[in-house]
Amino acid sequence: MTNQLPTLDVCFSPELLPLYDLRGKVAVVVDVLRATSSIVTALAQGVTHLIPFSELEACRAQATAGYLTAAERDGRQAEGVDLGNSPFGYLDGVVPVRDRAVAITTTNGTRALHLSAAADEIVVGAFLNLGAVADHLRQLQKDVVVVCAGWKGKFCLEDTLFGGALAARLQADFDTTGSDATLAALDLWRAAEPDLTGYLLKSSHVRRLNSLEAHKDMEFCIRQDEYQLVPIFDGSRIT
Ligand code: 3SL
Repeated sequence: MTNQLPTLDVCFSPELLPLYDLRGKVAVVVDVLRATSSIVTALAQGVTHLIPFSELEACRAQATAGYLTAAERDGRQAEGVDLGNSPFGYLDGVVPVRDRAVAITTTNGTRALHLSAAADEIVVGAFLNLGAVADHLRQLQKDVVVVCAGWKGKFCLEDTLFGGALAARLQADFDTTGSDATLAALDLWRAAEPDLTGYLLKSSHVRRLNSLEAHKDMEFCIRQDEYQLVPIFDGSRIT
């Protein structure tokens, strides 16, 4: 009798999610640049929990309930909120974040979290917590779908690279051969890994961030295993 391994699949864009059945599976939602990297950083800096919103107004309204508000649209901090979407917003001490709760909305990342609601568990993934997420998935032994947040429905390199990096870490414990998307993500990761910074410089989102002078965010967001935490979105809060 053969022991069947759980599968690891990669969904390149939230627009493709209707083609995936997330029931009974773990969704690892990733928006390397920058939503999930910022969420991981926020929790590592002592934020108690985050509530992700799809709509800007709903997020802003949480200020009256004592939440810090974090909002990004088209790469820029939205008007009338405490924080943008840079992980350094949680690190630089300008806005004290320890023991605060954060209401957050971003163009793609928070939307991808809500669109993954059918999964048994929704994990927030980033390069910053890659190893911790891999360990967690090894323990769960359930089928996994990496949900790439992409950019406005389109494929993006950095989230796909995370899918490849996660698949590479889990190759001994998961079936990473059954889906062309996972095979492509693995190949992309192997091609890019020797010079990840150089590779990502050509990506559309890094060019977009460059134009907003946020290049240091990219350097930070591609650091691997900076934090040992596995944020879970329970449909309401990320803790
Ligand atoms: O789209 C998103 O969710 C954001 O992460 C985009 S940005 O990196 O803040 O521009």
